[in-house]
Amino acid sequence: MTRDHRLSPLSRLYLVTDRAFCAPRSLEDVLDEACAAGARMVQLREKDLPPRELCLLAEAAKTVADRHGASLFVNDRIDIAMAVDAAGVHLSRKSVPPSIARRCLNEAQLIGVSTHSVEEAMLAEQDGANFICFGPVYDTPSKRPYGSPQGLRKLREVCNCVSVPVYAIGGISHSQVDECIGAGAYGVAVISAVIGAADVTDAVSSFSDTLGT
Ligand code: TZP
Repeated sequence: MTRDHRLSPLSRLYLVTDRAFCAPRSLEDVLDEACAAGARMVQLREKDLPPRELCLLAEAAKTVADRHGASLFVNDRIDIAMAVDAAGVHLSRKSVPPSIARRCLNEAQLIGVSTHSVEEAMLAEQDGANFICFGPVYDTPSKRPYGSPQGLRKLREVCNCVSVPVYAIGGISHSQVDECIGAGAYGVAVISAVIGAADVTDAVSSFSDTLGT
């Protein structure tokens, strides 16, 4: 696993947002609770929002993250990540390629990339990803859009093929953390297990206890 000063905004729990999971609570409120409970790395992923609303939400999320010393990543929108001085951007296979996104970002800002195969993971690393997510490892509550579960064997293969930190994503609850870390993952990325939890504080604590953060 690569380790240098550029990786300091990373935490073993990568909290990804989907405000549909916490309605009628506001996302800002849920993020505040999650970060107060120890979440240190958040990706704002609200793909349905128009740019203006997304930007305002990113501003709010950055304020919350700063209050708790957490790092904020913005999904896909490099411009918004730059505008709010985020810790970095999180790209998908449809986004601007990492090497081109890198031209817009400062040295300290990191690029995360979502990947779904060994090939994508290796390409993302070659193209300058600082970390990747790989999944879905398990069935997710909203399985369909993310494809069929890849399983632990594929996760292990990906972890063996790249040297950047790998986050396992997709259907992960705290009881699956050990096997994902055992397969070589640096950490886990979760949406529903925290954002949709009845007790967000408790959910973050369970992950932290297992991840040892
Ligand atoms: N990419 C692969 S699976 C997934 C994403 C964004 C969704 C993860 O959500 P959950 O609720 O943690 O299964």
